[in-house]
Amino acid sequence: MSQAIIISDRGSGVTTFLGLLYAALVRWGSRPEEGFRVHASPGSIRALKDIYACLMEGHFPSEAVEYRRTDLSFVLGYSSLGRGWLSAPHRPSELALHVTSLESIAELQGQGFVWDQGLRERLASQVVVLLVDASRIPVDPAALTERSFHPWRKFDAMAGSALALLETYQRTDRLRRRARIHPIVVLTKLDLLPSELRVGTLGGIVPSPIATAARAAWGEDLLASRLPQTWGVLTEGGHGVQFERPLWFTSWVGVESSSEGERRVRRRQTAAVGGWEPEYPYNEFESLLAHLQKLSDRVGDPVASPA
Ligand SMILES: Nc1nc2c(ncn2[C@@H]2O[C@H](COP(=O)(O)OP(=O)(O)OP(=O)(O)O)[C@@H](O)[C@H]2O)c(=O)[nH]1
Ligand SMILES: [Mg+2]
Repeated sequence: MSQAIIISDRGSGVTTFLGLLYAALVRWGSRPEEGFRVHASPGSIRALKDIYACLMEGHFPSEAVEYRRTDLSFVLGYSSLGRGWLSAPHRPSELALHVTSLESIAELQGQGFVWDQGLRERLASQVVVLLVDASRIPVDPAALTERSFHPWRKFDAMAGSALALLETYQRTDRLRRRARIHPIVVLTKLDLLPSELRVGTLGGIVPSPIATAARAAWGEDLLASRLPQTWGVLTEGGHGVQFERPLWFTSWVGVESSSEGERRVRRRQTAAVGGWEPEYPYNEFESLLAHLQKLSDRVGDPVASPA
């Protein structure tokens, strides 16, 4: 089974993102033509359901749900009964997604050997999903050196370290030396992206073509100008394990104020699965899932170097 990690900084919206991912998986799973589904331990499924239930009640999950980020893992793969199994041209692949805090990965920097089996599994990931909080992105790159952007610079340093560690870990593994790492960036809280940065298709929260060249260019400009350490690791040439060009997806929830002035997550009716769901960009999550499905087939063999 291939491994993937979802890494995020504190408060950057990962819990909300996971609740939305669960909502998307429910809708995705209702499609008759697909056999690619989520499986998880009862504990992880319960946590995902609790987060989702919280959003459905109109609250952000941080207010009600407790879980240790490092405990959450789930698997995307073909169910043996699904048609995907039968129609797959080769053996069905699975992708285990582990939710991990940025600190726990970045802290491993400089350690000779990683004793924690769970962390070793995470470091073997050829797919890395980095969450970037859109509300924190500095509008003016020239202001990056200012004191107020210290947390942002720290985030950049930690993200760069985490990616570098993945690269080192795979390079020193004989089986993975020729592998490639597939970075995915998810911009969370897109509704809070500063208006000055709302250009092209990425900044618009209306449905937009996914993974267009304009989106990739916007993202690369953002990384190069505002997350220089992360960008440096992603683009470093040399003889190490190479990173693919990052793919960009976005996440947000509709927010409204109740009559008492309380912030609430908006819900909408959905014809696709019947009933209600939180207001969020399903098309983004659908594309993300389709991409993960594709990657689960491509990174199945650790020595493969996918085109
Ligand atoms: N407007 C808006 N606010 C969001 C969104 N996602 C998260 N937030 C806000 O950010 C806060 C933190 O979100 P969480 O999803 O709990 O973030 P987290 O990364 O899990 O946070 P920790 O577990 O505390 O590190 C929420 O309580 C909301 O106030 C979003 O899509 N839009
Ligand atoms: Mg959380």
